[in-house]
Amino acid sequence: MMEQFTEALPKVELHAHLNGSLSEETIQRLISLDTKNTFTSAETVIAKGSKRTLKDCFDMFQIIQRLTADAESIKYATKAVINDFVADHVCYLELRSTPRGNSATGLTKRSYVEAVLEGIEECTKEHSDAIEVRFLLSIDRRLGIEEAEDTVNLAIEYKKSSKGRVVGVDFSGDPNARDGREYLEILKKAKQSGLRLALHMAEIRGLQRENIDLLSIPPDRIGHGTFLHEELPCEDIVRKRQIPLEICLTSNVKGGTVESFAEEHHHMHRWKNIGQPFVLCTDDKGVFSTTLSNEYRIAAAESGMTRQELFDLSKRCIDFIFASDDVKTRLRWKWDTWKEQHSSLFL
Ligand code: 6MZ
Repeated sequence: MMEQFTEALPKVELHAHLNGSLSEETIQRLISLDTKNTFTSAETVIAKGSKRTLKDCFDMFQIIQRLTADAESIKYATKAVINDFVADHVCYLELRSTPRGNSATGLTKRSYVEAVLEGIEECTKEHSDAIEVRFLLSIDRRLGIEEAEDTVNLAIEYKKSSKGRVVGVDFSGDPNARDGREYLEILKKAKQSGLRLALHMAEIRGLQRENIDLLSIPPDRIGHGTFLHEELPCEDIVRKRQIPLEICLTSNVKGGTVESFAEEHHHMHRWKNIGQPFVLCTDDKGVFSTTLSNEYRIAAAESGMTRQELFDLSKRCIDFIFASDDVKTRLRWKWDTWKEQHSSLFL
């Protein structure tokens, strides 16, 4: 069965927002740990088959963020999410999250970053053979340039002091909020400082002007890029520079920006048909109630990819990770060894 194959397949996850990735069990655990919180249950998952609007999703993130408002819960959430990915045979993970302070709990953006890094450190010690984890600091475009500057400065600092764990910056948040061009200079500064850039682009229609400017930086990977192919100059740049797209099938459909997974609706097919590099990702596996295995299964069902093609797709993701060439070599060896040991699955 394809389901068993995609589950067993070693995978790379490059687009996972920490707070959107918390499972229902983790949310329940955080609720039970926090005696001061005002809710006993939280609606934070979009059930199978249902759809919402992007606005509903952003409301959900704000609910979840109330549950990760101190260093202890952030560390707990980080470890829980990594454990979930290990269980789904993800061997390399780039986790992203927006550092935020909270005066009531004494949380600062710095202690937020430290808590995520501690979670990563403890968890990967436990699973050192199973997974490698890196961290991208997220800029939430809703919050304005000063917050973004703080985040980039922290990222620059932790790139040097986190033993290679902090590798880049993510630009995300509600695409309806503000003009992405406000962030151009600070994103350029991040890039010039050696940080890698994963930028959400064209998640909704009508962002042509910021898209062209953001592409001029250029980003190392593009998050979603849902409507980029509708803008000719953008498509040309993305193709010429061979910038990989992070494709999040379930997120797009449940979040209501794309009607279905089918070729006439979902942009994955178009990029695949022209040979553009892309990686399959979960985005927010908790909110969208999915797994990376499930995303591979959907991609196969919708595009007719064979097991060999799915293996090649998951191995190709290694080319686009932000970690060093040594890590890439190690991962490629892991993929090849897995294939040798599972050759019967390909017959
Ligand atoms: C844009 C998204 C997103 O950072 O608190 N985020 N930004 N588009 C999406 N598509 C659905 N999904 C998540 O995780 C939650 C934050 O990630 C971003 C939003 O800024 C959201 O508040 P962290 O760990």
